[in-house]
Amino acid sequence: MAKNKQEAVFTPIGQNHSKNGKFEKSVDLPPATRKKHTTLGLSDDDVVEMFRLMYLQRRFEERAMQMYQKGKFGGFLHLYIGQEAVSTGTVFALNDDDDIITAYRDHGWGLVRGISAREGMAELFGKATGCSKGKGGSMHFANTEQHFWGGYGIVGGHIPIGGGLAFANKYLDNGQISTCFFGDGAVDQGSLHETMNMAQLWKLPVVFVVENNGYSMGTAVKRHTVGEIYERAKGYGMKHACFNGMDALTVYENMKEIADEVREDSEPYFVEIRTYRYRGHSMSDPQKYRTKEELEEFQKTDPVERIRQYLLDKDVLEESDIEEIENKIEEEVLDAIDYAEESPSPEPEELYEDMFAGTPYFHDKK
Ligand SMILES: Cc1ncc(C[n+]2csc(CCOP(=O)(O)OP(=O)(O)O)c2C)c(N)n1
Repeated sequence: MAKNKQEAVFTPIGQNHSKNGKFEKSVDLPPATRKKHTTLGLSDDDVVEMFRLMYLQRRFEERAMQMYQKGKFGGFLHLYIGQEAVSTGTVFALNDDDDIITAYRDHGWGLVRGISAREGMAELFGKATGCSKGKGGSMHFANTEQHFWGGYGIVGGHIPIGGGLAFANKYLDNGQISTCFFGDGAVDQGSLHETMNMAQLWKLPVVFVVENNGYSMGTAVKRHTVGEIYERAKGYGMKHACFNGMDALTVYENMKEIADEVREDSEPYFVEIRTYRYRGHSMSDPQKYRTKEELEEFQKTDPVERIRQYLLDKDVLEESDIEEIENKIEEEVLDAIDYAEESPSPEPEELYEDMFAGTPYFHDKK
């Protein structure tokens, strides 16, 4: 009895999604739907821009990975590659002044919400010209002027801030909503549940979004949490949804409807978007916990490829137009690397600046 129990708990990592020797995916993708997007206000130019931004996120991170491997910067580097449809579909679905807050897998979010490739690369390099003045690095991209509030390293730590942004919007009655993104690894954190409780109680205009990418570090989602994630909302009487996150137009149409409803009713929503991360958790991950077949299976639904194919199929662009866009982005990213290399580091006396809102607390205390 005790022996069986132990075996059940300590199934070796790497075999966690292989039942009876059979291949089982770590996350099941709901079908992609794109029926309604034309009626929801996206023009062909918008879809071209979505493609451009998705390709930018992809190339930026591929180059960032190379720079990391060359030792141009240190610390952690968590890549968003594979998940770009989530950031892109969402940003297009929201109003420009709606708030977005996320965890540490944040480069894609920043790039699609107005951080330039130059500011992003300089931040990775720890340079004063970076989006967080070189003092945040990979996990702390932010662009508060465009309502992108970062970039947080503590799993679930930023979720109460997402609730607070929604509280401020409701209090100010400004018609803005807040969207709070986190990984499947955060779904059992107390901070999420405390915030969901208050949000439902106070009818806050917030969308809580789990980006379920199949893994929390090296642990498959089916091994670390019980039941369907989106059903967590039921305990709070909260509206909820679950949809495919490998197709930007599916993300767009779902997030648009949800955002409109949250804005209209001032009531929270809980969303599970199913997606997949292609790279390791961070750069030092040997990825022994998953099979090559699983990765290849998800790469068949690659979000950048899908939107590129959509534009070709609909005769919005020709191959040569796509190539031109891709070449321009490549140049933009290479230019960003030069810019980051040439930029100055922050001055030592700037170390304690930008730590607190409002009054310079630290200096007053001397
Ligand atoms: C409170 C806390 N516990 C543990 C960690 C260490 N940690 C960093 S990332 C991570 C996994 C989180 O996975 P998930 O939320 O699914 O996000 P993903 O990496 O898939 O984007 C853990 C446990 C942390 N940063 N914060």
